[in-house]
Amino acid sequence: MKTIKDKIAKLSFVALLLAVTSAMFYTPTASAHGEKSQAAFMRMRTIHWFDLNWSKDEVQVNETVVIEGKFHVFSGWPETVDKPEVAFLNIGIPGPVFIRAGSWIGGQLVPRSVSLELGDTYEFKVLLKARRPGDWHVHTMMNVEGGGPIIGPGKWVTITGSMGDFVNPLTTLTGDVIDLEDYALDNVYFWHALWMGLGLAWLLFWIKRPMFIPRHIAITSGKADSLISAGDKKVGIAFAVGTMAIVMASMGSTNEKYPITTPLQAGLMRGIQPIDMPETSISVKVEDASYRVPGRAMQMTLTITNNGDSAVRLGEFMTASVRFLEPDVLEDESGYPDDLLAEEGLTVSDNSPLAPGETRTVEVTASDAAWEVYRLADLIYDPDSRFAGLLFFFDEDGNRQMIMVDAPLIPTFI
Ligand SMILES: [Cu+2]
Repeated sequence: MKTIKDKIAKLSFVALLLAVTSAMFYTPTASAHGEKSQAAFMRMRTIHWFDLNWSKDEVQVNETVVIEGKFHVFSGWPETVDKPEVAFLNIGIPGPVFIRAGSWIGGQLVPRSVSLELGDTYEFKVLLKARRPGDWHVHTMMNVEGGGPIIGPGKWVTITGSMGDFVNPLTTLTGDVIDLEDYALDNVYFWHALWMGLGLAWLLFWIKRPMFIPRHIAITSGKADSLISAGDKKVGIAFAVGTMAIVMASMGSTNEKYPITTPLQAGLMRGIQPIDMPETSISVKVEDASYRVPGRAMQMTLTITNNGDSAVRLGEFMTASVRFLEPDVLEDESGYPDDLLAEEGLTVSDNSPLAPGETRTVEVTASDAAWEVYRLADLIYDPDSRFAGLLFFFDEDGNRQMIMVDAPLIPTFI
């Protein structure tokens, strides 16, 4: 009986080990990293990222990638997300697989948080330097204080080479050239080890002799004084004086070695320049908008008026980073992420050129697997069934006009 029990115990132990090890080696590949699980209406009604461009999608360690583009801060910002009065232009990667060598909004370097205005459109650029080999899904993103992360589209970028080759050189204002990758690291190790060692030495000095019961007896029988000898007191003083001496001497020598130091630079940057968006000559009215549940598409009835002086056609509808293109009008050449690009996703009931002065009501369908994959269909679970997005119109010469649309989005059921 006992042997059977032992066997079962052994086998279940082996099974547990197998389960643990297989779990350790199981690394599912995710193609989106957080944004899918965020509320759909929030992704559609906060920041619209567009005109994105990635300079490369394969780099060597130490090489750089530039991500450029624009973002529009939607004026119908949801009330549950604080207004982007304190926002930070970040990059969504799994740790510093790249380092951010620079980031700019409106041509200004933005190492700190910035103030953004609702309704404005900004130009941004991020310079990344490759550090860790692998395939990385790189997102642009905006952190909004009191709101959370607002994640832009992500694109796969491959880094090749060896992380050991990574360097991060910097010339300080005192003229030293340092490598930030390991600068001052030896010093940190040394001082932590020294103080840890001193602490251990103090413990060791006392631990050498019996610790608890004999000392307890001595104290309860009124002989506490016999536990600390004159020699012990001297050692105690030596530790106390030695500690102060080391602190003072090393503080002095550090000030001597680094005579010029400044405090941490911090503080909100206001006055970030938005883009002067050209006046638009097209007006669009969303008569109604709906989406089928379950389904992979949304429909809009739009009344479009062309007040300009050249005929225009609708080329793109963009919402929550998903781009629905009308293939007769627009073809993407920026290498936009496949899973977010619906190359033939936009159908317009009548997309013949809309002449100047003309008004037309059309049925527009934006349809793609992305609607479901990126869980925009999950708007059905949201407490605010409204959408927002960008429409892009093009005239014969390829001039583009961007129009914001924003309306309730009503579900239809079978
Ligand atoms: Cu991702």
